[in-house]
Amino acid sequence: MRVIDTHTEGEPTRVILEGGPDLGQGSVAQLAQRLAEQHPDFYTATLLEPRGHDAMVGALLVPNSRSDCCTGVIYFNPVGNLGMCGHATLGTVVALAHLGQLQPGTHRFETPVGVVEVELHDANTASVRNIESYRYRKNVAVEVPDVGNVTGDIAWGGNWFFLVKDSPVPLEFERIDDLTRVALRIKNALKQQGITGQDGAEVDHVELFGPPHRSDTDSRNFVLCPGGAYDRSPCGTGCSAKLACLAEDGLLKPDTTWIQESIINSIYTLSYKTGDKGGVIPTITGSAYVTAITELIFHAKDPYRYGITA
Ligand code: PYC
Repeated sequence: MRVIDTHTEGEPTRVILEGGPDLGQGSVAQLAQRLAEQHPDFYTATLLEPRGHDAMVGALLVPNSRSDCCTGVIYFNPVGNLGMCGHATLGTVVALAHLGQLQPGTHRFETPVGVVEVELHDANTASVRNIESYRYRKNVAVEVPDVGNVTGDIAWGGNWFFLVKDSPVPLEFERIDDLTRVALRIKNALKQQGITGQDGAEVDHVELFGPPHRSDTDSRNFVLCPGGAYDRSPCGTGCSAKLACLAEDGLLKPDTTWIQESIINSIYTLSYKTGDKGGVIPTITGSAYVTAITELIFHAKDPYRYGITA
């Protein structure tokens, strides 16, 4: 399998260029469902140790079914598919530019949750116009064992997020283990108490906010991803969910800049336009860098061919 690795504001992406599973024909949403049903080991084999690590996100390039797109892409993490992924979209466009397959300008990717538009500004900087994002429920209270009562908003940015305005743990890099533990408890409590996104969808990302550390940003966040790793970047789909909440609360006007800082001090520059269905169309700008071009080898006798999972 030929892959190219990048990081976007610190968060890694592995783009599968060749050798991925043949998923046949159909929309990217259908191909993503087929990937989950027919290739359950693909996720751990490509992303986890000994070939990767649990913070990695994958981008499987697949044929697009829509003629206005240049490629289809299925984003995934070690535990399954993502609907959309902001940092991986930025990583993918920078990777394809590095390989000479895309030039600066505007490109469209078909994802399982809709078409996203990417503007490549230069070799390392791009903006993603995400799918329409919206807040589903405001001020939802959840009783979290060993943490207490936590209140947050549930919003969609291409994945489902529970957004907590005032993090119960200070957003310090040194507190990442505590932040991870608390965010995981919140996620588990949401599930146990039947608190979901629209149509019963699991809220599988938790986003904790606090005051910025840098003088040039508006807010700092910590984002827990579904596999239990934290997002090193400010999380593109999480920022989209945040913009939907800010817009609905009247705290940010369309076309106004919001700068979101991550737990490792990296940033996304964000803005939005009003969507057709009452939500927002977010734009996320950030930088990505290529870190490796690799061939992954899966030896038939390798006991960790499918990754280290136990
Ligand atoms: O950037 O949207 C994102 C993302 C989702 C999970 C990890 N990164």
